[in-house]
Amino acid sequence: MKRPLMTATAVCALTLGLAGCALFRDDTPMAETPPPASELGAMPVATDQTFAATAEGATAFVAKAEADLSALSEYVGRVQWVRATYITHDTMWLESKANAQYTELQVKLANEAARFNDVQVPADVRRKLNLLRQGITLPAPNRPGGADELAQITTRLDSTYATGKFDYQGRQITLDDAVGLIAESRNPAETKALYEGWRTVSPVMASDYARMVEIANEGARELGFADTGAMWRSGYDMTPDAFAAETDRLWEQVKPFYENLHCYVRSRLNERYGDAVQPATGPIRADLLGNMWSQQWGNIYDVVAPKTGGDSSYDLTDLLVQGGYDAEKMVRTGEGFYTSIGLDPLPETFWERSQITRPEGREVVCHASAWNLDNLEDVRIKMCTQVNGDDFYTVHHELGHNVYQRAYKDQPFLFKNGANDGFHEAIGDFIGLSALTPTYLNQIGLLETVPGDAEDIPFLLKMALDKIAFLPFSVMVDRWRWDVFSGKTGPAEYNQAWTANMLKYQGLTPPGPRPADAFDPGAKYHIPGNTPYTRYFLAHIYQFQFHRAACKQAGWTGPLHRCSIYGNTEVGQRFNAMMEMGQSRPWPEAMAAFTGENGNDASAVADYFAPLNTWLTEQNRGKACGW
Ligand code: X8Z
Ligand code: ZN
Repeated sequence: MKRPLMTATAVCALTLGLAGCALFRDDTPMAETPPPASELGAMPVATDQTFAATAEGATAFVAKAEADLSALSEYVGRVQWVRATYITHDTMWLESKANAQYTELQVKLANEAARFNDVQVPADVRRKLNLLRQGITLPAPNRPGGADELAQITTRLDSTYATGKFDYQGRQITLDDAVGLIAESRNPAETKALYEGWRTVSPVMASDYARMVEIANEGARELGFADTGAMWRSGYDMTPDAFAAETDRLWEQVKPFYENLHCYVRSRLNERYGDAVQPATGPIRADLLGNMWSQQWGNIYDVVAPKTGGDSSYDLTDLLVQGGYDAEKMVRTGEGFYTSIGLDPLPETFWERSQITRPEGREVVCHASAWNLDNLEDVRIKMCTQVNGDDFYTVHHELGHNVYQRAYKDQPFLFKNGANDGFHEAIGDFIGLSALTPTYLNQIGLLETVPGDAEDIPFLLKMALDKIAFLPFSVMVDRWRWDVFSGKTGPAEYNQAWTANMLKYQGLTPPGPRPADAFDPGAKYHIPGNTPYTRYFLAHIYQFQFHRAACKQAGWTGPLHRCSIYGNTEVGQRFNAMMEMGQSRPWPEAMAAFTGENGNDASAVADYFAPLNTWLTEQNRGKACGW
């Protein structure tokens, strides 16, 4: 993030909220309900001013809106940073108040923007007026107390997730502990206990979540949207319905490849664990995939590695450990990739102010995020970095957000954002595609020798376990949320609908029946954190479009998975030119500026993985795939 609840530097956790009592465990901070934000002006609230319904009036209105939002966003961002890195009764109280104030300002401006609906205005002013209306993640209704109640709920949800712990083998463990254990364990009784244990933190969230949906929908309808989901789908320079259809189209394009991967992985799990644990047909048991949400499966590469035709000669986690890497060295290495393509080094303040590892003795939000606190140069990451391959990728991902934020820092406030939110997520992932190549790992001294062609399939399989397995997960999360916001899925069906989506899109099933009070969606950060998720699906298409275009610019003629743009300043310059555009133009123009392509194109995913898809088809021959 962090631009509270809206556009610009928004990156990861979007809404934070306030504290509450009853729903917390004994050791969790509690707070009473604070007075309404409007009565507690920590920052001067924008003075009302009337602007003529003319082009000049609209231009002046937008300029004032940008100045007010910019000032308040810096204040709110700093309050959010303090809450996220030090969760206490007081920081939750403060954050909720600040968030409510920001939402009130956003809603007020969005309503006022409607005044210029029928006025002829310059194109950039029209774009900004639209962004004022569309750019709120959770709009509050324009009535006393609406923003406050919403803010209290969202902070409570986010903090409940961040401070969640459960009993495992006689001790209380955190999510980071559980994520590490489920990645390593090959014992189905253990993985089941970890899967189910983490999901005991979320049933308390269900009633808050339902209330939050009601309030946000009230707000969205006041702004003229069918519901909050339609509002989220309106941020892609097309109608909400067209966007939903576009994501369907893209998913259908990549689905056969996922089904191929699913089929292969299921059969290897069946060989490993036997019919009683993983049957040879039907869905895969979700806890066997090495990831708490079964969203990326690279951690079980050892279980599914090719039996013949060569294996991988290295494991990235081992290389990092053997190379004596610590968290800071991982981030410095990530920075080194960006500077190698000609981008500026991170400012000194990044190193002074970031949270790179989990601090001792206080509660923090560990889910990785990237922030720009002053909308200029005060960029930071907040992670609880561990020395492993997953976090090596995440470091590059987060730095990509910071690099983008700095590239568009000279844009007007309302254009300080990604071309769309999928672009924001794709920057670091695109760099990661080069940074994970054996060639690059060799160049930075992590890997002694670059493996030959025999390791192409093992390498691509590892990448597919993360990148292809992720696709249906990144579709199903917001399909669930869109149905919740539209009312198709009511509170009584929340969990059932989530499990049904896991089955429909991912072909997965939980390790056992879920309890009647389960609220499994709440055990995934972006649900209590209210971060829209379709952005990651788009990013998993865009990053391959960027990579294919960059490799072409670099004159690369070999297979795409072996291409690295490390050290290529010409590509860096062209990429930066796209990033500097921020959100000033419709996203297809940004896409065209760098790739020459005009839209979403899943063919780059197919190009990258083509040899693996052929190999998987061969492995699956004679098997009944699907679920
Ligand atoms: O949330 C993130 C980033 C922050 S924007 C760490 N990601 C998604 C997730 O963890 O679920 C990156 C990949 C998908
Ligand atoms: Zn991100």
